[in-house]
Amino acid sequence: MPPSPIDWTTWQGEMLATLMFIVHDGQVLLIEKKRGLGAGKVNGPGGKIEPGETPLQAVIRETQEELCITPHAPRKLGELWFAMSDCPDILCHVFRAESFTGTPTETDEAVPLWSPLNAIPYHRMWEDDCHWLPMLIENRTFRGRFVFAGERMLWRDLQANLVFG
Ligand code: 8DG
Repeated sequence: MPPSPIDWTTWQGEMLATLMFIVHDGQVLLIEKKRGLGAGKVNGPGGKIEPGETPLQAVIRETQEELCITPHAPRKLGELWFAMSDCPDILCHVFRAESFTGTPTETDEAVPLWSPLNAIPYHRMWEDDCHWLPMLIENRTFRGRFVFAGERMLWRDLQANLVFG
């Protein structure tokens, strides 16, 4: 990797967001995202944190809104820092849960998609996901920092074994 084009010591996420990955019975619950940033891609449920919400409250709400299910006892395993060229920079909190209440259901925002853990469709996902989602699946904590030009990843850095307060 060349030196980072971004000075991460002063970087701040302008938009705060969340992602949820429910890992259950050898599969992970993904979505085909129908609208918003990353529409057409496969991702986990999640979205922007609203004013006054904690990341945990936001990820539960977004999972309810997008898939009509409630994840149980989500744990934060990662942080993703995205320096973007054409939209506000994003700081994303990444959660994992093992179970949920309800039936994953298609909504205006998403189509549910169970994927076997050994066949995750990375070719349909954001370019950075193949670097950190394996760590989440292994139950390891991580912080990924990425520079994007549009949807192309220009630079990446991934650190493992981070402790989140
Ligand atoms: P809205 O309908 O309420 O306007 O949108 P939202 O659902 O609240 O937010 P959004 O526009 O869907 O937020 C973007 C989501 O995409 C957010 O969950 C973070 C996620 N995301 C990125 N970049 C990347 C990436 O590179 N990889 C993955 N897996 N997710 C990403 O913004």
